[in-house]
Amino acid sequence: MTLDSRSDTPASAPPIEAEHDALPPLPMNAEGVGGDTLHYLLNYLGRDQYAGFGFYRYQALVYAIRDRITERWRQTRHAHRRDGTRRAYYLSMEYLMGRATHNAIANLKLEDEVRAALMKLNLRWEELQEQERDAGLGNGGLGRLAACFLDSCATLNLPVMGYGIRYEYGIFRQEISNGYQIEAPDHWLAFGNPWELPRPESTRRIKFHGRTQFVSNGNGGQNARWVDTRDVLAIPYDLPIPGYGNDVVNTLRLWKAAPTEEFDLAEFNAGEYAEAVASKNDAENISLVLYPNDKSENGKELRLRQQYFLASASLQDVLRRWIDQNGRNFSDFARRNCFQLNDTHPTIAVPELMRLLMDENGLGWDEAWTIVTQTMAYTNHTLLPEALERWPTHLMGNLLPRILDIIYEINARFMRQVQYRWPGDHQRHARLSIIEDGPDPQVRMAHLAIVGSYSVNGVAELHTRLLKAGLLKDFFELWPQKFNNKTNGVTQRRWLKHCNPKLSTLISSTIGDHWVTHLPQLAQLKTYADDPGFRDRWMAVKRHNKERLAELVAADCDVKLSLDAFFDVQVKRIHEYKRQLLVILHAVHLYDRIKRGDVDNWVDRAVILGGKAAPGYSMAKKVIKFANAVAEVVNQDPEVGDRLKLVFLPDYSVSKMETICPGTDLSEQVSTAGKEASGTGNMKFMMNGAITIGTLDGANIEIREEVGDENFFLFGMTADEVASRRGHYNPWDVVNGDPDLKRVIDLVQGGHFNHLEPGIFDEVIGSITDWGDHWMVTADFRAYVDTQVQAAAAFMDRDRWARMSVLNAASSGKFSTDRTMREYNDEIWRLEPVK
Ligand code: 26Q
Repeated sequence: MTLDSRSDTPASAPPIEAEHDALPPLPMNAEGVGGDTLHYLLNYLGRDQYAGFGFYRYQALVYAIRDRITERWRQTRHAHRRDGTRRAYYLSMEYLMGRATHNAIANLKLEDEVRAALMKLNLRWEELQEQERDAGLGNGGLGRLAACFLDSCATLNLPVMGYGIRYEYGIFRQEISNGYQIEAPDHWLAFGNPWELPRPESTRRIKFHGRTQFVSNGNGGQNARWVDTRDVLAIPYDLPIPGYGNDVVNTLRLWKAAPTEEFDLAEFNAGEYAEAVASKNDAENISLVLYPNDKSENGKELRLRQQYFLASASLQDVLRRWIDQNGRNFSDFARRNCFQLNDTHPTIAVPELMRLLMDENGLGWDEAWTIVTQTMAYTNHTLLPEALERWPTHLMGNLLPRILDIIYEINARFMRQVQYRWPGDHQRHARLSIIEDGPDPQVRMAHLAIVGSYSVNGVAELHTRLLKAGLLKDFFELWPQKFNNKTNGVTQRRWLKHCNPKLSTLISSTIGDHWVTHLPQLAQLKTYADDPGFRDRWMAVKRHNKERLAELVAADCDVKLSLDAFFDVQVKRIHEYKRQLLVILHAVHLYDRIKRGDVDNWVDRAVILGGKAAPGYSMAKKVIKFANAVAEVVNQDPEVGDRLKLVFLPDYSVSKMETICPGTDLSEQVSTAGKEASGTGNMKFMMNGAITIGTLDGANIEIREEVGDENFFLFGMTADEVASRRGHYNPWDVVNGDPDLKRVIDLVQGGHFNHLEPGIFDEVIGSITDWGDHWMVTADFRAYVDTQVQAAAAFMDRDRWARMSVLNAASSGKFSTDRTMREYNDEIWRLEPVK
């Protein structure tokens, strides 16, 4: 059986599946779950309760739950096939899933039963849960957004399938040594992943290298063939994505790379046995490791291999199912399928779909292009021009020669359109071209994505507005109808119900539990903001959650936080535009105030920072060292005591955020205005009753609109002010004009936090002074400090703070991915919810 003729979707269900549908469903009670867990532990895994290795007990429970999921998974698949329904495919290089088990149990509404079952077996759920490694297959916001989207699509009955890469190593683990970040490999699959189901029967073949050959098709035309390729296999591993309480289970299909059989033969017969075995790595390397979001990693060939691997495997998978069910008739394809590109990372899918339709299925250019431009939709996640993806044509021509041919042809036809619209405007032509000319010509992936898509969206209102007015202005003028906004969200199932059970119980006992699937219902809490009894209960829950967060900090940082302190938190990837420096310099300012005795009306504060720096981003790594150095001095100083603590929480992750956001009082969202596309951490904090201190950037603007100005600590320049002031002030004038800032800079420059390592912070301070303060830290410092004074005063007024906290959670209804997904569906995908 050859791969290409292999079919894995028979038109009618084989009898065995039909029989299974007739089987009685598995019992959804403690006896059933407990019995099955024991069965898997004893019989399948061959262990018992006394096995020293807790992973077995966790594994056994997962199998018991998974059985109940797979029943529903099969039924969902059958429903999709029966209805021949239109489907959307989410293509993403990243899925930051975190842990799956609690989510699966909660979405099956089996929490009480599982607890009871485990109790009988003398097992504790909390301990089992700690056995699960986070699936950290993403860098940050973009990857977590993909995970939240899948949860909401399943919950809304939307037939959406995710495609990604099954990286052996997820985002690196961050260790802190002498204050410096050390990266360690995240071998999350070391003990296996009981949630994944390999589907080797659906293996796809991916081409690399080789050349294009043109052969005449007998009708006077030519057909292109991509020949002499070195192929790699893509093996799918499926993860179930259960909807909340609706018996729907969607699929996330992750591809693993493997060498082909021919590859084995050719190489082995050459006689170099050991070399042949070793060179299998070339194929396997493709799915080995997630790339960190890192400028120094730009242009790495392995990354382009990964991107093409994902795009080609996923499109072949969709086309194979299509052909199995419809034959090679593609007239209805665009009506029944669409692809959402998560940033430009999977954009190579545009020329790849052209290739598959033309070269492998005999369609003509126009027919194929119509299908592509009616099925592809592109989401942009960045406003930083330097972050736009480009690939050198020489690299692409070597790795994907046929794909580069097609890109050139797409561009040639596109440029004819541009020439027609703006005859003779050569500068504009050069700006719009998919190929950036020069000594080392580049393929601009965002341009390819826009030209190939029927929809282009930003992820918050300001972001979309700035895209239209700036970064993508020429394209907006050409195709205004393609542009739309889809403000991000987060799933309240994970980011409120699961991570904050005490608050969830309080909310549900007050307004019912409809909010779990209809987040705007939280607005009913607004009337309780003035109810003293309710506020007391609300603040008691917050205190409990601060205790949990303090335990995490004690375990990870060995620093004891006072629960009465103001928990002031910034966790996210470390980047200059996110301005962690502002938060650290503020801590230095507070320290300086304590040391000079300026402590009237003092509010004790615990500043908690966390986040990973890209391994090659040296300034970001210096910022981590700076935070740790300041923390070291502040936390040791008896004169400071509980007035101020500063900690850097190592190895920030999805699971850690589940403890962090419920215990936070103040959410730091302080990016330079106009730079953060949306932010989603801001939404998680708000939902859990934290109040934001932030700039008018990304989704902060919409958060403030929802909660009202009086319940949001706004500071800093606007995006317009940033654009007009940048480069027009001397940072030293700002420093010298502000005695507080001057003292802070002097303290740092004087080496107060780095006696043993002189000079190490010169670059950090230089970046905001001598070198022009690109991210405008000095320019916003005064406003930030003054706003922090107001925040602290509000915190001291317990009633006022409780009221603001309730109102923040109550106003977070807009920021559910359920709303976001409805908007994608209503305006881009147009799928029918499945019955
Ligand atoms: C690029 C080249 C080579 C290797 C990696 C990358 C790479 C990887 C990941 C580039 C970017 C990313 C991730 C970007 C990201 O997370 N963006 C964030 O997306 C969120 C969801 O829309 C927004 O809320 C954030 O504002 C945005 O920063």
